[in-house]
Formats: sequence, structure tokens, C-alpha cells
Amino acid sequence: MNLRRLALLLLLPVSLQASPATPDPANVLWYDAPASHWLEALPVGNGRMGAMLFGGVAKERIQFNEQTLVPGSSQTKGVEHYQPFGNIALEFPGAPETTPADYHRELDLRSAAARVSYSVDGVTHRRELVASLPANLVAMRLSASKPGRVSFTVRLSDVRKNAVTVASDSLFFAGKLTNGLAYAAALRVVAEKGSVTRTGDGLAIQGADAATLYLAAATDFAPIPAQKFRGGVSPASVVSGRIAAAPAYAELRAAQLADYQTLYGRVSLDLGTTASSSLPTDKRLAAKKARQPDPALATLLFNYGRYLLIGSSRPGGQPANLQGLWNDELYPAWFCAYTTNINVEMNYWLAEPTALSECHQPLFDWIDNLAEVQKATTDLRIQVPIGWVAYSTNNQYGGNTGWAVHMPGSAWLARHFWEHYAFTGDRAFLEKRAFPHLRDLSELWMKRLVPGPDGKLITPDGWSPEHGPVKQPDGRIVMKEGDRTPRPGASYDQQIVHDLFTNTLSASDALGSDPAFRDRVSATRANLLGPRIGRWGQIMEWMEDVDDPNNQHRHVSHLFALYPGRQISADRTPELAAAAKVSLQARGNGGTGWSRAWKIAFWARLHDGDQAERVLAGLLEPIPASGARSGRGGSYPNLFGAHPPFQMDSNFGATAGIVEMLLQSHDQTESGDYVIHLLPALPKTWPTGSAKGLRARGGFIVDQEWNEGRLVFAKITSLLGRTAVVRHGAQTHALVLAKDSSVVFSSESLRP
Ligand code: FUC
Repeated sequence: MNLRRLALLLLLPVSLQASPATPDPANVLWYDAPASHWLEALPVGNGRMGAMLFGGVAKERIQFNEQTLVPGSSQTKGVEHYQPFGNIALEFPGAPETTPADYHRELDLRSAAARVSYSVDGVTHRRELVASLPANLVAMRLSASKPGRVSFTVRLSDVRKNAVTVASDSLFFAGKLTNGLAYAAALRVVAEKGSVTRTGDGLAIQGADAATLYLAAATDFAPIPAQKFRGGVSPASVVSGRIAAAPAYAELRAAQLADYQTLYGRVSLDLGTTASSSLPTDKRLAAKKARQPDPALATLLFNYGRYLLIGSSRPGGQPANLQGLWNDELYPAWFCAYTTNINVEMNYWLAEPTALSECHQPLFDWIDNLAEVQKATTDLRIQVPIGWVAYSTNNQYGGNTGWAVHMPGSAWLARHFWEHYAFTGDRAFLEKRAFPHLRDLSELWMKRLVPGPDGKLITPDGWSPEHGPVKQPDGRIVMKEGDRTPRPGASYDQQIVHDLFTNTLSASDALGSDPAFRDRVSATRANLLGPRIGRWGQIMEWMEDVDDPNNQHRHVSHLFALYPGRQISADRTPELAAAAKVSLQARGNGGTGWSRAWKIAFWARLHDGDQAERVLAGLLEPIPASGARSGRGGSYPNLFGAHPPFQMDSNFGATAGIVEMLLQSHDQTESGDYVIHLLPALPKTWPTGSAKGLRARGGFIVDQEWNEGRLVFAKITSLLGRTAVVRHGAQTHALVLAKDSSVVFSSESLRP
């Protein structure tokens, strides 16, 4: 291809380019049949609304969500199920009931569009579904290869069955949830040529060249300030205004692409392809299970996690919930809420290292709100003199389920504020938003800790989610699921408190604030119990050495210090790292989706890429869409993570785990420089590839290429002008880079 043609192609919007013969295996999910189940349908999202495309030939279904459609309140026992919003149903008169031979359905992650195409009687029909944040709309374009051949009926429905109003070119419904939250949705049809007429409960489009559907959905939820959740704006007028102001499809698409690609385009990963990579996505999962290598499937999962976070978490909106924001059930598992003992945190592990820092923002707003609600609580179980305490499961309002007080949860959430600073160096954020949490929660824990049996400081009522060792009448100790007995000195609490103190000390140093406070935190941290190695060489999960080597519980809370924490390090604390390995081996490679995702990161932190990749392969085991609530973790046909049931934490966690295999930056030197560790856990199955645009703490962009398992190129760009140490294998290099300058290493010897 000559350069002029290449330049022209690059300038064209992706949607206008001809589909390649084989879809890009690292960026496209594709299928040769319509979805017959929601877990086969394909998601689009704009960080407010989400929609799932089924792709039927005679009948199309688009199920949609809006992330604030939440009943419940800010009270204890205030959590209720996040609601599905509605559906769009299309019918195509005269379309065949069977799937045409050239049927193709895809989700293109580069251009953030779900598409369907097929031919009937010599006419090729195309549909493209997108979600635009600039327009705050979901839009679908239907077109045909011959003029006047786009004909269909469209209906809109509310899941709660409120009446739909039919106007000349639009459909509308409105309702209220049990908590008074008002909501509305509106759909407008714009046909090119042809006609749009009312059909009673819908609209009929006939003989058009093309048609565009614009869907708006909104509620009167207003997230901030705490407990005042009504925005006062009528959702009916909001959605009517949005569909009326909808730009032409090409314009909407250009603005959506620009908005989306600014984020998505920052990172690219290439792990190579194999013969299996060219199969449809569901068949790739099956081939992977049959041990056909397909590294590009890992790349696709990595990219999908980033796509899904961009689709469900944008500034000013709600954070990604247990299913991101995609849900079609009235009673989704665990309320489709925010669980703080792993799940909501895991949703955000990928945000900073994969350059989606902006997508982290909704979590900070949600935490601030939760903190405000909990500080004002009348619930005696979580009243504390300073700081605040979270329950295990919480909603958008700051309410909780009443199960179970999660004492170190606020400290775990506060580490996200620290991480945002560690990656971005945003000093105003550190001072105004991060430090107040870190300081108050450190004060809380300095008050709460008590001397344990050997004088070391312990939590008086710890927990290792969500089980505990219970003594039987015959003296045997068995692990009890859901046990909530207070466990003084439980490792999970100890490690999170250590992490809180470490982050607080780092923040104090960066801000140069209050040396007396800093010294108190430092002295308290030095006197904390643990981590300790037990009788079979494991990291002890509880203060007593009662761990069962056959316990394969999904939570691996006693390894928090290995990941996401940084207390246990393969380099700095090799004995503890060896014990962590013993614990991990005992827990096994299986478990729920999120449990497996966590284990990828653990093994990566232990620098065992082959083992990390084995766990990742398990996460890619196919789970049938229909068996949604049983079995073990894996991936559904649309690559949504299976707990089972569907939870999106494993998608986000898998992406974060893959990052840890390729780049780490949690360790620091004595002088506080971050260690940028290149390819710390590269598995043998990814011999050749590249990872570009990943972020390291201290404000660095890292590009890497490797060949036959060897680093052949690394480029490090400094955004903040901080010093660091670059490491690869046994080689290290002291990095002194001015702000906005780069260094290139062309071999693994790390000589620039
Ligand atoms: C925690 C986990 C469960 C589930 C729920 C949403 O309670 O123990 O496995 O993921 O969160």
C-alpha cells in the first residue's frame, strides 16, 4: 500500500473502513450467529448508559441500562437491586427465520461499536450500535446495500411495564422506583427517505435508505452531596431534550470516537496470534480449553477490561458496579452493588496502570459520599471517633446491607486515592482529597489497635473474608463459610492497616506535613504484628497457626500484602514471598472469576509468569450462557466474567493481572524511587510481543517490545521529571529524566 493511501485510510473513521476478512483477534469479539442469551449479547456503554446488542435477523433486541436506576436509600439495610431499564424491540418483515450464511456479529473495541451484518436476497443489511458520552445517547444505525430496503418496526418498553407514549417519530416512557426515584427513556427515529408511521404501540419505518435510532435514559438521581439524591431536574425533559438535540449519526459517531479513542488509544498490547486466533470468539474459548495456544485471546481479554471500564466509569458518573453497569435482571446477584472486601476495589486495579486515570474518578466521588454518610450514621456498630467505617456491601447512596461490618474496608478504599497520586503526581488531589482520608483513617487505626499476646499491635476484632476457623466439639478445626466471629490479629486487617500507614507516610513525605503525626504513624507501623510464617511454611491467615492446607476458599485475603499491597515483595522480603507461594499453591489455581483474576496478579508479583498464565487460561474456560448461576469461574460467550453468576470484577481484575505480568512499579528503593520492573513475569507462551503505553508509578509511560522471551526495546517517558530505577532481570539502571523526556533501551542489558 502506498503511503498516500495509508494516510487516507488512517484519516477515515474506523466505521467507514471495509471490514477486514478476519477481524482483528486482539480487538474484536465476533460470532457467526445471533445471541440467544443475554450472556452472548454484546455490550456498549458511555459511562452512564449501557446497551446489549443481540443481533437477531427477524427480531432484534437491544436491552439497556442507566447506572443510576437504583432503588434503596442511604440507610443500613438500604441496599436494593440495581434495576434493568428497558428494551428496544425491532422486527424486520420478510426477514428469514434462519441465520443467513454470511451472518456476522461483532464488537469492535477499537471503534467502540457493536455490529451485525448479513445478506438476504442480494441485499446486505447492516446495524451498528454505539454509546456516546458527548451526546449522552445510545444510537443505532441501520442501513442496506440497496436504496429503499430498510424496513422495520420499533417498540420501546419499560421493564416495570409503564405505558409507552407513541409520537410521530418518537417513543417515550416514564416511571418511579419504590424510593421515589423518577426515571424516563425516549427513543427517536430518523429515517433517510422512506416513511415513519405509528403502529399503535410502536413506529413502522418503510422503504428507507437508512435509519438512525437515538435512545436517551435518565433519572433524577444526583450523586453529591451525600443524602440529597434528587437533582430536581425532570428526567422526562432531560431525555426529550437529548433526543431532540441528537446530532446526525456521522457527527455523533465522530465525537464519540474522539472521546473514546483518547482513552482507549493510550495503550496497545500485542502477544502474537496463532491459528485459533482467527476463530469466532466462542469457538476460541473452546479451542483454548482444548489446549490450542491463542495468546491473542489474552490480549482481547486485556483490551476488553479497558473497554468495559471506559464504558461504565466516566467522570461525574457512578463507579462501575458488580456488573459494570450492564444488567437485565430484576434481582441481580448481590444486588449488583459495591462489595468492599475485594470486588469494587478489583474493578479499579486496572485504572491507573492502563492509563485510564480519569475512569478512576467516579470511585473517588463514591468513596467521599460513602464516608460522609458513614460519618453521620446513627448505626452504633460503625460509629467511630474519627474517620469512618464501611460495611461489606454498599449502594450508590452510601447505604449498606447490614452484613457485615468491614472494619478495614475504608482503609482499602483509601489506598485508591494514594494510588491515583502515585501514578499521576497530582499534588492538589493528594492534599485535598487523598490525605484527609489517609490521615483520619490512620488516626482511627492508631486508636483501635491493641497489644496482642506478644506485645505487638493487633486489630481487636479482625476478619478474613468470608470464612473462619471454627473448633468442633471433637477439637478439630474446620473452616466455616461466612463466619463473622471477631478474629483479633487476622492477617487481612493487619496487612491493610500496614498498607494504610505506608501510604499515609508516603503522602506525608510528599506533602511535608506534620512531622509529629508522621512519627506516630511510623512508630505504630513498626510495632504491628505480622505477616508471619506458619507450621507448613504458609503465610498465616489468622493470628493462631490454624491454616488448613486443603482450604481452597475463594478469598485470598491474607495475601493482600502481596497484591494489591506492597508489604510482601519477591525482592525485599523473599522469605515472606516464599511463604506466600506456599499459601497460593495450597489455595490452587481455581475459584470464582475474581479469585482467579487475583491469583494472576499474585503469581505475577512472585515473578512466575508461567503460573500466572495458567491461572489466566483457567479464567478463559468457557462457561455456557445458560448455566449462569452454577459451576466455577471462567468466561461467558461474550467474555463477561463468570463468578458464576456474572460479575465484571474478574474482567477488570484480569486486565490488571496481565499488567503485573508485563510491568510492575510498586517496589521502592530506600530513597523512595519507584522501581520500574520491565517484563517481571513474562510466560513462555508469550515469546514475542509488545506492550505500549502502560503507566508506572512516579509518572512514567513505558513501551516495551520483546522477541523470543528477550527484551529488545524499551522506551520510558517521564511525565513528572522524577528519578526512578529501571530493572530488567538482574540489570538495573538509575533513571534521571527531565519532565516530558524519554530514554530508549535497545537491549536487555539496559544500556540506553
Ligand atoms: C463477596 C464474595 C462473593 C461475591 C460477592 C459479590 O462477598 O465473597 O464471592 O463475589 O462478594
